[in-house]
Amino acid sequence: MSTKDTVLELFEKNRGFFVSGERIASELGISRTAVWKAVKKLQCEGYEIEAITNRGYCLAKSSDILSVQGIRNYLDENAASLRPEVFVTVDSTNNVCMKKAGQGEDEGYAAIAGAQTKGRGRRGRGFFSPADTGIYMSILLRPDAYPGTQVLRLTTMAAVAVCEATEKLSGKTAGIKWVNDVYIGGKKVCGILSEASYALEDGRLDCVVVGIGINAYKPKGGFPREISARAGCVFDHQSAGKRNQLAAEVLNRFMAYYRSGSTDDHFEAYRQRSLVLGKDIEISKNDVVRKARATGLDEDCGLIVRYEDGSEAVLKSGEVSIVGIEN
Ligand code: BT5
Repeated sequence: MSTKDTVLELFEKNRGFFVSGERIASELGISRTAVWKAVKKLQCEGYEIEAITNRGYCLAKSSDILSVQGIRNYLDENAASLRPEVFVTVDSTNNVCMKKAGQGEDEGYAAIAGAQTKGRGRRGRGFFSPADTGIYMSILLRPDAYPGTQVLRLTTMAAVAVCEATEKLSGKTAGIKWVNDVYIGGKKVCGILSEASYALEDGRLDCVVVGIGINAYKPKGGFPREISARAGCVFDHQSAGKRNQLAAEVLNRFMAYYRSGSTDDHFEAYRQRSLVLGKDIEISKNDVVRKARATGLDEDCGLIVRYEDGSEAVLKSGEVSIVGIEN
């Protein structure tokens, strides 16, 4: 870890309190000049650090910048072994993870960004990822236990994890629109994109990247017109360290489900949070839209539907919208 990062770690642990330069220097075994240089670098990166003669330095309680140290503060035993890396801006955190995977990175690497220039959704759609108000993160997994279609389960585990984490921190009820969208108060606050890579020789699953995009706060200029009726955010107001905490809670919940395998717990949590079960829906596939009723979930969280002609099918992918609401 660089000096700047160790200094930040110490500030995160003492957020809102002054720590003297002398104490920082002696705890970290560095000179006071090195402390001062690290503080300057952090301030350049946007951290609000107050410096007062005879009192020392204080990381403002209100600062809400994503950082590895801030996230680590909230990781529990399920996620402690993850290796998060935080970026100010990337093209797409899924791309970062896929690239790392190609370079041999092990399971557990997580790319987390404050903004994306090419955030993507499914089927080439974009995911609006402006600076300072969202969390865009991807987890690299190399699962033996989740071959083939069961990758769908990883998406559904992530959706449940996001619901649990956002509810814990915002107090608002969250639901899941099959298969990958999390809604709060009728608005989409999160989208999930899982991508897999398979070995060409034998078709073996090489890795899965689970990408999660969350609108923590309302973007500064609002949402673009195309999505403004549909998109929402988790919190009404910015507050200190909330994005770090939310990112960590999502990772904690997701890793708990991932580690314990696809259990009844995960399935039941997904079922209970489903916004589509029992509803009339429209299914879009290959530019054809069909009306149906969502009647259940199979063991992989595939959606069981009954079409108007009475025939039944299980959807493992595809697009559904609930009839009568903007979604
Ligand atoms: C998704 O696709 O919602 C998956 C989004 C996954 C984003 C994460 S961020 C980290 C990682 N890195 C990436 O590059 N991607 C992942 P889909 O269900 O296809 O929905 C896309 C549609 O959602 C768009 O066509 C818009 O209508 C809408 N949309 C775009 N940005 C949005 C936003 N910020 N909030 C709510 N809705 C949005």
